[in-house]
Amino acid sequence: MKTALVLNGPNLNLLGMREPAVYGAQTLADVESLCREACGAHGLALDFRQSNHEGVLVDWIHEAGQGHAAGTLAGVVLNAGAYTHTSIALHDAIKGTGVPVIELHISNVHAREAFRHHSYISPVARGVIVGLGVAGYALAIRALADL
Ligand code: CA2
Repeated sequence: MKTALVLNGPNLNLLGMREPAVYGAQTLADVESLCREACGAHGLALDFRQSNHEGVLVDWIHEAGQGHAAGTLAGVVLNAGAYTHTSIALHDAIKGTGVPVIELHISNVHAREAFRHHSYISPVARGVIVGLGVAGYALAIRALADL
């Protein structure tokens, strides 16, 4: 059985505790549960992580590249949070490893501030899901299963 790696970036540990109008009321633990259910439905194992640190996310993408090359990892669902809009390091890590990444945003970043309209992840992502709430995680896992 292959694994889906779901990576969450900075401040996503606050999900459900603040800004429910933007991000909804579900917590990150709730998101992990829905991801586990989606993985179960698609014959994948789940590895679910969150970090507030850019370099940790880069290390995890490198680890994912090794897993993908070894045939044990289907790919990565990445909600890079605000690093989406700033991180050339994450762009380079995804490009350098070649691991399939589905970029995911809970909110519709294109309907928000202009600084959220640019993504360093999108050009190196296999696909992008934005604005569908936390349900987007399940869709992203399905996309990984179909790759
Ligand atoms: O919509 C998304 O999923 C984002 O990736 C969330 C990031 C934001 O910087 C991106 O532009 C879009 C922010 C995650 C912070 O989440 C919070 C949740 C509750 C309270 C405060 C922050």
